[in-house]
Amino acid sequence: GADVYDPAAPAGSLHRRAARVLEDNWTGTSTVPSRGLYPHQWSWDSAFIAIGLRHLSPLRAQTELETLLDAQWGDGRIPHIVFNPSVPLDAYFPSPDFWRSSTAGHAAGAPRTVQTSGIVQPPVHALAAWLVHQADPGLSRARGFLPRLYPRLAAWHRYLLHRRDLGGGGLASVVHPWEQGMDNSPCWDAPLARVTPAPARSFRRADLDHGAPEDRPTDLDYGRYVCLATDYRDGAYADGRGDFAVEDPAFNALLITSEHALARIAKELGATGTARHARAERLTAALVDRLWDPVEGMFFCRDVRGGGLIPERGVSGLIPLLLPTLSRDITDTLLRTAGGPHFGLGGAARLVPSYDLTGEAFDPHRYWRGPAWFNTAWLIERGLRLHGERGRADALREDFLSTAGTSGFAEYVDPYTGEACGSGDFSWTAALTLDLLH
Ligand code: 9YW
Repeated sequence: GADVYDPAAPAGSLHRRAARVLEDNWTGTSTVPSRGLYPHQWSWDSAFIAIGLRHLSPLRAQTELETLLDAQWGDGRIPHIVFNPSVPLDAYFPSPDFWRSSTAGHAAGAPRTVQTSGIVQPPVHALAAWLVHQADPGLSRARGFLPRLYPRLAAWHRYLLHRRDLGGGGLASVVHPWEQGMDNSPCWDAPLARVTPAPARSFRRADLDHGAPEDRPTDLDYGRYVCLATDYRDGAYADGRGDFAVEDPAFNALLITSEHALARIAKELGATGTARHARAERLTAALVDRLWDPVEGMFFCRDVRGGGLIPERGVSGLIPLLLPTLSRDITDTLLRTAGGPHFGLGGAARLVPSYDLTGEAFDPHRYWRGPAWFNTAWLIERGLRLHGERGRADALREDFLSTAGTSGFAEYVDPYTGEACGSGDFSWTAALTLDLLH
């Protein structure tokens, strides 16, 4: 209550409003992404939420990550959704009776006590754990926060680096568009076209009860998502068999960033961390080797099943800006691409659009096919700062904060007008606002 959320900020201020969103979306052990559309716990949402929550309550931020990790599977995977048992089954699709984690996920070590999905989301967690620790090292040490989390985070990375190296080049593959977190990005169109969609009448989309249909993925997209998830489930969530496998630049850049964070955590716990930094370095080399396109000046997704790079410019291909040891040449090229006609950073666009402004599939309102999202803007702001681009970082930060405020902490916005889309009072938008205010 009020004792936790009593920021020394004037009523009505952005800080106060953002804190209110997180307070309202807190369930007691974790935070829902939004009250209507997303009533459970989502994996990468929780990582971003913890990064903001640490400024209000380091204890809640630690709890957020602990709750998520309590649902980790025996094989190391962190599920993309942890279901809240008190929410009705039909409030979100696919629901626990679709995923059947405790039975279908038995061989992969799904927990017995909680219901989860069987796919994953981007590994932002070790980065979040490290940032949460830094917000209050005394509390963190007193609660044994890092010693408890470290082995779990290490198992998570091990899962991704071994079971998910489906391309054999050292990078992790995603096996479903939901895993990468940018559900209907045009980057998935080609690999998804090979998937036979489940008939639209065989499932009921709860998302359309809350979101405008023209802002959401289509029924055809959903049919394919359902088919891929069903096949994965029916194969007991074993890896390496499915029709869809993609190496994504953002997913892997986050894994690398988190590997660097894990090295710092290891150091805090008395180890050297050297081996982890070295591994992050090797992964960075693999990322450049497998996903960098010097002619187009950005990173692309690699279609592991179909072969080759997917020539669609998604914001995912700019996120490797986060990496500390990227060559200056690649960093400069990425900055030029971000500021050019495709993304309009600092020019035509608000924040950073999720997809190429000049692309054939561009749509300013449809989810990940053009709208600007706050989590990707936060990641790019961080990358800009890391590479000494202070002016551009400051400008993006200003844009972020004003757009977050005027849009009512929207889930995403029209990249030209800043108009709010999707749900309002969205948790990661509020959390990352708090982080940028600090
Ligand atoms: C859905 C919760 C999730 C995010 C994803 C986003 C969306 C679920 O919402 O996916 O039903 O479409 O694409 O990144 O984690 O906020």
